Amino acid sequence: MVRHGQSEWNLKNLFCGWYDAQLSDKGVQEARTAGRSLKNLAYCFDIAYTSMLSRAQDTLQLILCEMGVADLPVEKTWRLNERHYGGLTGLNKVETAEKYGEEQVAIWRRSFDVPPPPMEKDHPYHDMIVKDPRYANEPKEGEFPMFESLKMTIARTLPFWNGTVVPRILSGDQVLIAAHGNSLRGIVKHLDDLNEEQIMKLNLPTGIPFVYNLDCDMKPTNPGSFGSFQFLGDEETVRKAMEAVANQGKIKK
Ligand code: DG2
Repeated sequence: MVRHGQSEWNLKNLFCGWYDAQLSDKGVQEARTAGRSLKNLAYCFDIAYTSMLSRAQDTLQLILCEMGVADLPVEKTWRLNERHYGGLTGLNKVETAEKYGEEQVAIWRRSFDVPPPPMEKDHPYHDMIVKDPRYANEPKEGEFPMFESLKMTIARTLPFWNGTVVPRILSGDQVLIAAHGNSLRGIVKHLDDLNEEQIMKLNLPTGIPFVYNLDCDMKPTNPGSFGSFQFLGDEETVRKAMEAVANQGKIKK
């Protein structure tokens, strides 16, 4: 699995959610480096999954190109989209902390079941997202979120994981998933059976792939330093990148 490379909105430190931000130059480099690591370590995939958002799709394509397998089958689904950041979409994370307090921003970003405020109809990005042709068929009307907590994100991601990805893994396929900080945190919570407190502390860095080896009961078999998955990156770089993500909602002293 890999969180997409840095996006233009990660760079500007804006809540992004379902806004279709593009990769920044650094994000493109991160994706290429991720592809090279996977190639050098001789990873071979049978299928790849990604979200409906460009930053994840472009990351995946850059990885596959670097690996020399640009024609690998790819399935795209809204169920792997980033969690919908509702009314916070487009706001700067530090300015939001200055206005509402760091604690409130930490709750919005990392609590399990406290959702952000909804995206109202007059929100500057409402129509752009709701009327986007990529969502013409799915999600169905009653499923289209206007905000999501991590709990709500997991509730729409897991049916795809269980119904589509798990059968492929159990049939022996090697699977690559390029998605988002919070849709992937949901899968990690599920696979590692993390409780609400543990998952709050997990911040996934952009563009650094992490690997799960799963047994036939879909239980992880490889204990690593941050959980039972292993990052393809040196420990210090990964630690600093995770810390930087955690600090995005803190007021700079
Ligand atoms: C980020 C995650 O999503 O933000 O929506 O702002 O993974 O698509 O860049 P991503 C966003 P945090 O939950 O880390 O604030």
